[in-house]
Amino acid sequence: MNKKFSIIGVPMDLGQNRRGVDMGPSAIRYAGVIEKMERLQYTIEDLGDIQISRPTREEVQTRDRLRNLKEVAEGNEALARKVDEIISNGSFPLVLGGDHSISIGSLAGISKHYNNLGVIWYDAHADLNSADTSPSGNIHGMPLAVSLGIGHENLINILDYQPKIKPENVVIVGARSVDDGERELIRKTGLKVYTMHEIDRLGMSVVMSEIISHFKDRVDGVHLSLDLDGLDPIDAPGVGTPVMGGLSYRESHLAMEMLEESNLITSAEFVEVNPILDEKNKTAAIAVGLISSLFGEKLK
Ligand code: 4U7
Ligand code: MN
Ligand code: MN
Ligand code: MN
Repeated sequence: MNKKFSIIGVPMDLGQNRRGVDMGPSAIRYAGVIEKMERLQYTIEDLGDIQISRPTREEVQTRDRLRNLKEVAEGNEALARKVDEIISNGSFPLVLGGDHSISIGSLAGISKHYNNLGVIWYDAHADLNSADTSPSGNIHGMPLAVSLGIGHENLINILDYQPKIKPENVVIVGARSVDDGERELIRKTGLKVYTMHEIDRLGMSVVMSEIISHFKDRVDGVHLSLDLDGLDPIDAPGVGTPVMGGLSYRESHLAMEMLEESNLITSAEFVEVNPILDEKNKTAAIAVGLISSLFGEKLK
């Protein structure tokens, strides 16, 4: 694995409607992400945060089916350029969110550098909505669809190419809240989904082994997009859209450790940490714990 890391924060909260998730990057930094990574002997640079502009009052009032479309698209464009630059400089991009709409920019910047980028979408949700299917109009429920080339043109065309990823290179892990339109898209594309039901039946160890062998020799890089709401709200309460019956802290650590051993991961993002909804920065601390395991810290 690449030993030079670049951290980039994205204080984005416009992809959904609960305040506080814009403070996610600060909370994860405060929980000690840099110190931990340095202890693991990595060279690490903190590039600070992408600037996100606020919508005007007028824009908020005239919003249509896609909440804050203009600002979300602009923020993601800036993130995409930054991530693109990080990879061009030979560094590993570690993106801290911010709501999950920022995956649109991460994947736009990353996927340019690969012919066949694999994506692990660790999440309670499928994030496969578009304006027509979304029950909320929130763009954080759409980034996976957008990256597959489905959605508003201002989102799918960031960095002027599309689609960013192919359905056969995507695996969703931890799904337990999937909307009707999303289910239909999953059926149509044949997208691989490990729901909580399957994870309970097989166990995380088998699930991760299957994912790793599915990707080995088929892709030239793997991006991990980890939404903290993939974990159970008992372990990770500081998220905007909690869903009961999720993955435990221990299962998630195992998943990260197996990914580390596989040497497949080439970029990662940790999103949806909301310190206002959190209990004593617990969710940010869990994010840091998972980041450490993903990059080689053994709990043994
Ligand atoms: B997250 C939802 F309807 N599907 O589209 C929607 F349930 O990034 C939730 O995974 C989306 O946290 C959650 O609004 C997006 C809803
Ligand atoms: Mn998500
Ligand atoms: Mn989610
Ligand atoms: Mn969420």
